[in-house]
Amino acid sequence: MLKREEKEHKITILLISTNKHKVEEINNITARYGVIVVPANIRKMEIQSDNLVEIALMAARSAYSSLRKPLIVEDAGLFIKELNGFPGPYSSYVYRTIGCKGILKLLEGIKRRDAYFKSVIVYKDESYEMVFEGLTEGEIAYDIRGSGGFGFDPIFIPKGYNKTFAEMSLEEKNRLSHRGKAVKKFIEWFIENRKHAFK
Ligand code: ITT
Repeated sequence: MLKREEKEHKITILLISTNKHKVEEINNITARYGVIVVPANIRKMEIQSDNLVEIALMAARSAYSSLRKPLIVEDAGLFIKELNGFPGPYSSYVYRTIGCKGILKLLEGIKRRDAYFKSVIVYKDESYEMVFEGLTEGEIAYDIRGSGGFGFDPIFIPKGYNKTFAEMSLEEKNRLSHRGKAVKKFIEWFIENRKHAFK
């Protein structure tokens, strides 16, 4: 447990993202530890790769070389087993082009609907480059349900539940989600190993 005065001393870390939902989800966890992520006003470098870790690492290195301040990059994707992991690292493009409806169409008549969300966080400062991962298994719904969250949330049902992420509160999604898991790993490491450097 953190002491009150520790909570009040806020540490700021840059987040290389334009996705405001991510900022909200990440802060909902890190703020409890006295750490706030603030979107950086910089273009995120997105290399083309099948590997989320590689994509996030390259983006973090590129942003760090111009900003020279402690930062994180978070990259996530939805991997559908029947589609051999598609859209995976291409989730952003696929969401913008065919969206949730398009995914449901691709899975029309298909019973095997297991999928997982994966999140990769890269933290970088002058001494450390660290990678944290989170994964949540589930399945693709038969229709679009709920208005919360973002992206593919309305079609993803986490294992053991019958609601989509979009039918959950931000707190409930965070308790189960790929991002929530990766953020918890990151913040616990940060508090243990790096917090002292920010005093
Ligand atoms: P930044 O790269 O600027 O951080 P982005 O929205 O492009 O934002 P990602 O590349 O990490 O983020 O995510 C790719 C897509 O995957 C994203 O656009 C969503 O459609 C989907 N996605 C990621 N995380 C998700 C989540 O928690 N719930 C639903 N969809 C998600």
